[in-house]
Amino acid sequence: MRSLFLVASLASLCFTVQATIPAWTPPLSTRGRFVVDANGNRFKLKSGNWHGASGTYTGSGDINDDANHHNRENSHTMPLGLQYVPIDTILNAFEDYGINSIRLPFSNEMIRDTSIVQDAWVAANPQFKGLTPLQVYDKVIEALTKRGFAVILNNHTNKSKWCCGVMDGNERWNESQNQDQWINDWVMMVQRYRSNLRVAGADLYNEVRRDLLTDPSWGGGGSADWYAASQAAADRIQPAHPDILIMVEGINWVGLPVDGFAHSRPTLEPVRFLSHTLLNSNKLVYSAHFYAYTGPNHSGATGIGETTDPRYRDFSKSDLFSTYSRQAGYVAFDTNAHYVSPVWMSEFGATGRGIADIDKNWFVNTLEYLTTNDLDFAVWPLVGYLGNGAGDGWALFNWDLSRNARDGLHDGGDWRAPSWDAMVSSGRTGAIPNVSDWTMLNLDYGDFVQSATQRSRGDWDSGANKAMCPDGQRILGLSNSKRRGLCTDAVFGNMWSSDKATTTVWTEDYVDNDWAGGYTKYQCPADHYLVGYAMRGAKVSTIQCARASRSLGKSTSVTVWFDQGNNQREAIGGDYAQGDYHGSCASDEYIAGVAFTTRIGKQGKPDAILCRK
Ligand SMILES: *[C@@H]1O[C@H](CO)[C@@H](O)[C@H](O)[C@H]1NC(C)=O
Ligand SMILES: *[C@@H]1O[C@H](CO)[C@@H](O)[C@H](O)[C@H]1NC(C)=O
Ligand SMILES: *[C@@H]1O[C@H](CO)[C@@H](O)[C@H](O)[C@H]1NC(C)=O
Ligand SMILES: *[C@@H]1O[C@H](CO)[C@@H](O)[C@H](O)[C@H]1NC(C)=O
Ligand SMILES: CC(=O)N[C@H]1CO[C@H](CO)[C@@H](O)[C@@H]1O
Repeated sequence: MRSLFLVASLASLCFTVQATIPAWTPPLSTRGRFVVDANGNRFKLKSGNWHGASGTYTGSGDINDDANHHNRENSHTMPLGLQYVPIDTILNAFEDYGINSIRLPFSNEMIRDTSIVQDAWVAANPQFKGLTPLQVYDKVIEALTKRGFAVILNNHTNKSKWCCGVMDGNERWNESQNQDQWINDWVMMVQRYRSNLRVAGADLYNEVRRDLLTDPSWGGGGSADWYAASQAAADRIQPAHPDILIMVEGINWVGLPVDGFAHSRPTLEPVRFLSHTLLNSNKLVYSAHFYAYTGPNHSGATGIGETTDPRYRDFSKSDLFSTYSRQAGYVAFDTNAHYVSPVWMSEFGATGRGIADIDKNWFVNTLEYLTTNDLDFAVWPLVGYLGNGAGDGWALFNWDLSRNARDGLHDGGDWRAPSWDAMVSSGRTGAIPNVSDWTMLNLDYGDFVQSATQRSRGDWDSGANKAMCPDGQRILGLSNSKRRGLCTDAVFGNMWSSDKATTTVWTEDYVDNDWAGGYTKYQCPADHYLVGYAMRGAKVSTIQCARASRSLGKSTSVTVWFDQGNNQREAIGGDYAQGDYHGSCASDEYIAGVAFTTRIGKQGKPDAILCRK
């Protein structure tokens, strides 16, 4: 038995000469700008997009005719390639490319498709015969995660069609159905894979963009508000699957792409002033897409929709770098800001053959940007077809249908290989130290109780709008008029008592000295600190205080006024209340009270906080 086993394992070794994925332990979460595994070790998302399950049909003519699919690559609504290449051959190549995670797009049509795939469509993978496209998707996930890949589910399209035009019916999460259905579908999808923790991410929606009439917004309110919709989805997904990463992509396009009209690619720019706060806050990853032919104000179109704005490929290297940093990179770079999160450039790509120098330069520079800044990434796409060496060549893994052979990144003649190989072999590895968490509170949409504990307990101030930090964090700053707040666990870590006791304060009963003369002072009881607030209109209604697991200092006691201007005891937190006065304590302090007044001309807004340590 023993020697037989040895022979067998040696034999299998001979077929697995490619690099394997370094061991990691799920689930994944975030530490500041880094994704880490369960042991706190860096898990850089070195990903590729394995497209196909979102559809490749270009929308007209016979769907079964390959000619009517993007680049003649008919995926039959499964990850591309299964028709011609055994899945292990594909996964071996992914490992060879240094990839450890897969962005796996799907369409809703695919999820609901009950027809059985034709045998010919999975000819190279007969084990998939007799399955529906969703069952094939399941099997592909099983094969990927068995090998150690992390999988990020990506809601790419509704209809199984090549993405992303104007008026393709896929522009927004709520095209052709309401937001609730979109969220329900997500809850269903994450529950489907919950037992497999290597299914590590839910990428909520692909390239949110303008449809014919309506621009999506980031915080603009109403049913086209992508910030609010993605926050609402995360709030429902996390209770169903607390371990999964939530990927939120910036807005991909707003405005009319006509010279003289406002138009832009906001990407992650609005995150600077409005970021997501998840119940389990170490699960948020932001993403954005960049291609050579698009630009910060260029739709990427030629002819109709083409403007005189520069495309990314037109920028000098230094301008390209500063543009990327302004549109996306800063989210990862700005430590101690409310928005700091990993940034995953989840689509970019170019053909590896016959290409203009300007596009080549863009690609090489983009990879250099990702490499030097150690950002997470997902190239588009991983798999594609060639015929006699010809084809679009964008994929890293090209399968030449005429020769029935691989012709990809490492098979010679692909100019992208040096940049790619340098990128995948770079980046920080090993243990990532704990960092402080920073998040923001807003009452822009009504209640924003981001404490899972408090949510399970229900209302503490019926009829008021309530905000509360995620469990383990405390409030460190407040704004004057916009009802915004800043939360952190800086310096103290989680200091909530084990019974998670809170006290709601609506009187001056606990005031221990007159730290804001003439003002109403709501103060926490001794050894309690501010974690939440409730407002009625602009007026402070109650404050929510958490009991500390230890006694809290009061040797330093400072009143910070922010009714006349910003007042920060330390320059931290970022701008969580754009255009509004805000005040905050130093990172080694806690807020012991909030002062306001309803005298003439004042509306009971928070005007001062009591900082103690
Ligand atoms: C989706 O949002 C748009 C833009 O606000 C709105 O006009 C439309 O009615 C919404 N769709 C559905 C089905 O709710
Ligand atoms: C994906 O987005 C589409 C809108 O195009 C929506 O119909 C669907 O509910 C979403 N599905 C999931 C699982 O998120
Ligand atoms: C270009 O985009 C930026 C935001 O990235 C915006 O401020 C500016 O107004 C846009 N320019 C035009 C011509 O629309
Ligand atoms: C890091 O943070 C985790 C979670 O908050 C905590 O359990 C752990 O003790 C911290 N480790 C160190 C070294 O501070
Ligand atoms: C599965 C799904 O969400 N399908 C929707 C896609 O969009 C069409 C309209 O374009 C709807 O009718 C479908 O219900």
